[in-house]
Amino acid sequence: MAGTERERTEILKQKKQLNIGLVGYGFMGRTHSNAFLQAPRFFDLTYQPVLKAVCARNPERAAGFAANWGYESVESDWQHLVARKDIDLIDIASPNNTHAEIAIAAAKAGKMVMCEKPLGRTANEALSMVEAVEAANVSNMVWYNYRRVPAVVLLKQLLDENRFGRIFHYRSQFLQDWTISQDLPQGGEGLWRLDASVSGSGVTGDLLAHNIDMAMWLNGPIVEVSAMTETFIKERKHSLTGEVEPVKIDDASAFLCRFENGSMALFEATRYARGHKALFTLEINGEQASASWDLHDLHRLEYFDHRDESRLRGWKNIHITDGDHPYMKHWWVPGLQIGYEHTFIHQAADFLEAVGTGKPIAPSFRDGLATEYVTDAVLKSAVTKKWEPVLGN
Ligand code: SOE
Repeated sequence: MAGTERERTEILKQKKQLNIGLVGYGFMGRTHSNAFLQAPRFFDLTYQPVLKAVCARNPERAAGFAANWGYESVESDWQHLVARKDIDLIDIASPNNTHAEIAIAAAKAGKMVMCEKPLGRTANEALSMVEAVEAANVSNMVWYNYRRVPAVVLLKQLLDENRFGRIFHYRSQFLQDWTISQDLPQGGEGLWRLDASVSGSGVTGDLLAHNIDMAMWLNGPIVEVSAMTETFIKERKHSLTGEVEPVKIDDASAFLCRFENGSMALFEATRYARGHKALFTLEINGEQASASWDLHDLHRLEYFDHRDESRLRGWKNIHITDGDHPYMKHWWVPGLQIGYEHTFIHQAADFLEAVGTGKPIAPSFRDGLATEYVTDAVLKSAVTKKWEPVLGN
């Protein structure tokens, strides 16, 4: 065992180090930290990620987080983190209202930047972030992690191989139920997603952004939308002020849209679908084939091919665990599946591989901006009650 450890230390020494400064230690800080720790163990990467510093306002909790995940140091001011010479990459996992300022400063300091989704609270904010990373010419990526589910990547491969023919329909949902209680306050730790000044919007930016990012990756740009949103609970106590304040987020959001390829689509997200915790689904229907996927069963892809012999034609339920399935050769043996955290590990591995080889990185900040043009159009259409074009196309 000691020999193996020594060998590993030697191998690590030969790799180039990529020093990471993480901002935020909540749910996403944990998923990202885990991803950076696991990626080099399962993927052969030129760069060795080093957890150099974690930055958060509460120093005691930041120290506890650092000890648990193995960060070498702690900062309580992100500006200090960004100014540090020993940091190569700033990874933003703090609430949405902090993304733009940190990302822009990090880019100006010449750091690579990774940012949790959504990129900004609005397309304008996201645009300023794109301009900053592109002007500084620094590597950048948005954590739209569900693009890295092996079943979804397989679907992308099947689409790229043109197995579906002309695409007619796309439909996608993201259903949750965690904000139904009237007593749930808005704002503050864990609940900032309910405070529009921090989050930017409700389910449109938080959940539909995932559906839209994935849809445009699979099926191309969205050109126009017609939307409705609803805020079911109009007032909630604010955790920080203690006052009952109007709720300004959308609790539910649904839209119709048209893709550039002529297909039509239906999207829906809500936090009021009792019984559903994170039911992210998609279905795509083409002239020759259809496919569907569901996050609760993320290692399966349902696929129907009309070209199959008619006697045997039917929906295939493909268990995505074989070595020739995307990413799976890096994991266990056929039949043994992987889960949610692996989507982040894949994303970290792809980022480090791209930085090492110069391959393009996706989703880049510019890809993240494309999603924000759609979410902006959705929110606008819900107000105007008209079809709205998606800007930026
Ligand atoms: C909201 O509950 C949330 O945590 C989103 O913020 C994440 O992006 C999504 O992946 C799961 O749900």
